[in-house]
Amino acid sequence: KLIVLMLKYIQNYPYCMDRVRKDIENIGKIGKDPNGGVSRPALSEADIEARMYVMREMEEAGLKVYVDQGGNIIGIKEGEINEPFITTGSHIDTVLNGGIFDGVVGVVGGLETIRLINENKIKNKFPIALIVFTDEEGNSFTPFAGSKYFAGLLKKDELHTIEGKYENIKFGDALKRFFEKSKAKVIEKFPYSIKNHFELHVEQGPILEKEGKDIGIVLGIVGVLRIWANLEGKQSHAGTTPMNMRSDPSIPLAKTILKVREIAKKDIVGTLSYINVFPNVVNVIPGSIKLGIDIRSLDKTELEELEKQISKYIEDESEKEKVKANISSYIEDPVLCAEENIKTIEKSVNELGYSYIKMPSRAVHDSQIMSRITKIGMIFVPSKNGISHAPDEWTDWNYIYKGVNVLYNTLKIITEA
Ligand code: HGY
Ligand code: MN
Ligand code: MN
Ligand code: MN
Repeated sequence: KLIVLMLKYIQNYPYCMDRVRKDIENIGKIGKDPNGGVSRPALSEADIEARMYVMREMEEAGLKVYVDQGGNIIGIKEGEINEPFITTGSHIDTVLNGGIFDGVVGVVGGLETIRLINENKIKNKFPIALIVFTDEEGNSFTPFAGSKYFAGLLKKDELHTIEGKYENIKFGDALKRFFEKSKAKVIEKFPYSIKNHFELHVEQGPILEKEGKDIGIVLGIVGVLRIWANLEGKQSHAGTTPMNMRSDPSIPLAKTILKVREIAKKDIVGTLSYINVFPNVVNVIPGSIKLGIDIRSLDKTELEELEKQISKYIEDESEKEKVKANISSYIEDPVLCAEENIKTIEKSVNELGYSYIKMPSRAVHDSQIMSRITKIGMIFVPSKNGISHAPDEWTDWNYIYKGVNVLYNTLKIITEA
């Protein structure tokens, strides 16, 4: 019985699981917060240190490593033909006080896939590129900065002049700092065509755990609506200013918080997640408040309607309080994964004998942007208690290994010569 169990174990993990765990743990130590969690905003000192770790590992795995003007790290393994490429990858920047798995699993998983291809002497027909995208979370500059540059949606000049939110530094200057420190080989832009793109990621929600499945095959990625509003009131004394002589931006803020809660329903989630109050002291009526809203749906028209509805609501409620509202917003469209890639991943999972479901992604990912230039596919592994973007984000190692195996097998199926 013991031998059967051991055989099963070996069969399930036919490669070096220690390397994957070691890489995730090592990267997870970089940018650690004193009370738990990790803060590694893009191109910060911590992010640069993590980038250098990954670049070293990429080179050790025999990849030719380049960095483009979007700060994306690109590790290339040549194939029997020059083009098109198969690409895989994710991000290693984190939200402020995030977890160690979000993004990192896709990068380390891609790295391990390359090592396994090498060790098992797989001859890949198509060249493979492992990509680490810049600022996926947008906590430093702008969401998807790297993948948008990669896909041609953000021009170099536009990107390089974006002002930092985390540090008072322009993207271009932060990038220079990274180039100088890493001595990376800089290219302008990835010049090759891409046949398929795959991303391994933790689910970040509770579905796989609830269903008791090893793997999620992603059908499509949710769309996101972001609304930012600057509410300008009249700063004044909290004790002496009569109630009828106030322009207090906290009133439209409070109403908007509840409005967002009200419009969220079964398939829409909404959060007023950013509040910045000036001057934020207890005996002063706030002079201004900046708020940020995050709303998600699989239905684009729903997001477009909500964009209008909520913007108008903020304007109306501000006007009632003699508060001026400056509103900006954007929508990242929901996208579908390519049928062809869903099938390849399904074949890969079936060959390995893992359990799976097909499901939508309710977090956004670099693959969303990559869908503009190639066919995308995503592989999910379960998140413990569905927690992510928090210090207690966790995925059991055996699921990580299964996810990496699925990515490896998928790339093998698609490119083995
Ligand atoms: O916000 C998101 O869904 C992603 O984790 N950046
Ligand atoms: Mn994230
Ligand atoms: Mn992520
Ligand atoms: Mn006083």
